[in-house]
Amino acid sequence: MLDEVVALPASLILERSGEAAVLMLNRPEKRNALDDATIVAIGEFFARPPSWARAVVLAAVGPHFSAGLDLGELTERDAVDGFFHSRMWHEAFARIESGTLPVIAVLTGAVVGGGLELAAAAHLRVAEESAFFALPEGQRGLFVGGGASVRVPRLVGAHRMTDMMLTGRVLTADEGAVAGLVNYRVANGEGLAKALELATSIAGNSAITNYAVIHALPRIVQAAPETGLLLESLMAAVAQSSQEAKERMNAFLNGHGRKVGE
Ligand code: 1HE
Repeated sequence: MLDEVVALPASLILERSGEAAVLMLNRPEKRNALDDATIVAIGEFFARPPSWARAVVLAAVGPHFSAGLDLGELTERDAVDGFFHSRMWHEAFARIESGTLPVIAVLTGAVVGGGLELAAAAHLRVAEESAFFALPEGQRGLFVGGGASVRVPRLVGAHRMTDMMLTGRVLTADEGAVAGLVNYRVANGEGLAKALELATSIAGNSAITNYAVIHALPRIVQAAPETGLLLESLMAAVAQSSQEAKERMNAFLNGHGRKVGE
């Protein structure tokens, strides 16, 4: 069942767990530093995820989620090459954020630089106690290039990202959770199980609801309020009219549906 997906480089591993595709960064000896081949392959995977998948768990082999950009590849690049390199990251991560499936990242150890940019493109973040967050670009004479300046302030506010970049501040898992980087903070070793539990629950939603949350909600948030409310009404009407919504509401009224919290 796994052979229908795009070919993956050795730096990525795909496993199946029920209806969840588990995509793992697999370069632990380099702390899952992200080289160009891995970025391109991540983009291709999310452009054409396996047909059986209803959600994706994005995790990592080894104690660190990702040390960010592979600094070994940061050789002499002129401004034009640098621009297109950054755009390549944007394209790949847009396919995560605006792809067809909800994506849950499991964060451990270093979630830094481009690793944090990758995590920020996921829809939910589960962080183990070991996770720490930083944007060391400021210390390396760089600037973020993988979408952090758009996605990280959305999660934590521009003021916190400014602090992380100007001072090199490292946030612990708990600080990341308070700041808004983390949806679920779990003990070490429990991240994957928590993410799979969430993926199973999400896979049980109707496809139109998941689509609305991933695609309509971010656009509504960015729209002018009146436009946002109009989009909300349109999306609500489409979801409500689906056969699945009718079946689910009838099931609840007949005592078969899940109660809130179940
Ligand atoms: C790497 C990288 C990397 C480790 N590129 N090779 N990111 C950073 O500035 C983070 C740099 N990394 C670190 O600060 C540390 O490695 C960690 C805190 C993540 C982990 O420390 P530790 O003690 O477990 O590992 P280590 O001994 O530092 O590294 C192990 C190996 O991984 C070592 O290689 P080795 O051949 O000597 O064994 C390191 O060189 C290698 N390694 N991190 C390449 N990042 C779209 S723009 C995004 C811009 C950015 O992401 S800038 C931030 C880059």
